[in-house]
Amino acid sequence: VSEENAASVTAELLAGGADILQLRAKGHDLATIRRVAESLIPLCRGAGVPFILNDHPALAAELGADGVHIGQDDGSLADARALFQSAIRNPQSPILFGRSTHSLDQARAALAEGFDYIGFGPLFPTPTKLGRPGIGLENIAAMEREVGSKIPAFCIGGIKRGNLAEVLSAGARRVVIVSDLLTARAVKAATGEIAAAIADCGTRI
Ligand code: TZP
Ligand code: MG
Repeated sequence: VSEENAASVTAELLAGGADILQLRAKGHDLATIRRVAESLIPLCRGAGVPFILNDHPALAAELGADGVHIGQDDGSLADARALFQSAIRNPQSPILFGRSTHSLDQARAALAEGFDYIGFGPLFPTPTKLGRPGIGLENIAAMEREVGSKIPAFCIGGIKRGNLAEVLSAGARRVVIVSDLLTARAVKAATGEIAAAIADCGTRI
């Protein structure tokens, strides 16, 4: 999604029922990320949807983001918190700290460290995260039992409308979907389809 389209695509995601949004502007400079974030935050606020910034705790603080997401190689939760605190405008505002995890052990470790939520994957190899093998579906149920019952856990990586049923049957309760939504011909309708499948699965559990 180009910078020009970011707001309109976000509006469609929100209209379709996306209930959390992360800006993951890999490879873009901070000025661009700030500009795009400033255009998306009011849309998220309007929809009552948390806005999470990937990778930049200090910028997340300056922007008043609802959360910041860091990877395995991005340091400890304490480091991210310190960076966030050093830049915060309103010390009262609560913030979510999320961690990418690529195994059951990493998911357990993120919970133990005190993260507010995790990503778990990539389930399938995906061009959106080149170079990372898929971890498959077999640990989802254990991860949900041990970690997802305590903090929100988002399965991610290669999830599409076409394999969502399989992912939900394996025990996933929350999913992140990037390319299948951002390349959909009708983003709002595609998001609605996914939201409905998850809601339907929830009522069957
Ligand atoms: N982390 C693990 S997989 C992934 C990230 C950021 C990319 C997910 O994108 P897609 O296009 O839904 O596979
Ligand atoms: Mg990162």
